Amino acid sequence: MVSLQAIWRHPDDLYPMVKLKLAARRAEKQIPAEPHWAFCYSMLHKVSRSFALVIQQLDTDLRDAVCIFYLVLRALDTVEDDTSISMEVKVPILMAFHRHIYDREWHFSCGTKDYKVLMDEFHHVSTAFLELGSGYQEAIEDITMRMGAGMAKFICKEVETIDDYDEYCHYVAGLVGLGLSKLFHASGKEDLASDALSNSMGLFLQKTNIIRDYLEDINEIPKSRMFWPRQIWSKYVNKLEDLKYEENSVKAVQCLNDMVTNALVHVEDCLKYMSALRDPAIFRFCAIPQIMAIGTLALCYNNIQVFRGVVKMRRGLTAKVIDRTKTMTDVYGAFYDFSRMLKSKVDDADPNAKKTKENLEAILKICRDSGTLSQRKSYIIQSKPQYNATLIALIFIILALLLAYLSATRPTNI
Ligand code: IN0
Repeated sequence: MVSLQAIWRHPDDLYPMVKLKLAARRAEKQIPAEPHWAFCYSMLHKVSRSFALVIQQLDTDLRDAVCIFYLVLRALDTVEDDTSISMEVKVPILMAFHRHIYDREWHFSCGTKDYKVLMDEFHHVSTAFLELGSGYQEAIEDITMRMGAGMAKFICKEVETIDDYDEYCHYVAGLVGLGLSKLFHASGKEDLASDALSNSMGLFLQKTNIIRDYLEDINEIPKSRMFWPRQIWSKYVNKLEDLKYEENSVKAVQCLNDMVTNALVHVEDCLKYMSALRDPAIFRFCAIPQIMAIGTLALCYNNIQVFRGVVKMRRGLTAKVIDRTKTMTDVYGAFYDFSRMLKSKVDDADPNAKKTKENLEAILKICRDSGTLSQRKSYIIQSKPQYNATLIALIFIILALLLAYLSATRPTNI
């Protein structure tokens, strides 16, 4: 639930939030009639709320392929993450997953909650997969095979060096970038992007998730695997979990800043990848998660809260990003503003301050050289909200209309 206090502090979040809520309602009502597609799209909405909306905006063929790709990857992830499965059982499943997707009879029960349903009823995903065009099927099969093998390799291997970290992120996210580039190309809407740029798109997202999720992952019971590379954290503490203890706060933040500096290296490639996209829906699909990632890094940088609780972009800002990201001008504008925000947080006493500033300067230069910054709508760095009677009245009218609409259109059953 979004608090009234949050709306009071950021009144201009309200309109995009209402718009997003209505779009989500509309999308949930547009679930296809055939049972296997109905299962896939309702599962997509359950496992990824806002991202499902962005997928839904793609053209039909590509949308179906991306939906299935997403679910196959979530299923593979569910097998990888389930600590109750022994290695002897897990490894062969991961290695053969690319064949299981062709088999309507195959299923393997694991995971919890929505993921358990996804695994138990995986035949719906296979059935839908078999209806995709062969170009889409081949891309999904190839990436599933390579990802499964990569995950199997890392089941019994710790992330020690920065090279290990990049390799692991390549398997679980970089390959997603390669797969998506193949799907975009197969749709006939885009040229085939290079593997290196596609890989960076995934690495930037995944490294941001790994940084943001430190506390959630370290506190997981049963103990989950950690992906912060020893080569980085061992400069600051003896054990990775020591970062969460108050007495190590200074070291923890320095380590966090080191991780953020490492992630920033991928931004240049990401901007290059996005600037080559031509289809507006594909562009939005790629750009929204990237802006969310740089926004999350800006929030996390130098922020001890990463080791104390959840650090996430507020819902209103997410809604604004989804509403306002349309062109490369918006992307350069957002990357510029978030990088400036990040730069303003760099403390010269931080051991990586010089490197962090260099990485940020390189990003700021690319954004400036685009020549589009003067056209940007700066929704990130804002002055204090200005209230007047009209605005307050408007907020209450919108809220009343929204409540009336939501209660009139509340679904009766599923
Ligand atoms: C994704 C990526 C994703 C989208 C667009 C282009 C990409 C290019 C290369 C690699 C990945 C790309 O985006 C999603 C975003 C997402 O799921 N967001 C969550 C929010 C959150 O906080 O987790 C949501 O619920 O809205 C993403 O994170 N991943 C992903 C997975 C499959 C596909 Cl097809 C696309 C996961 C990951 C591991 C980063 C690749």
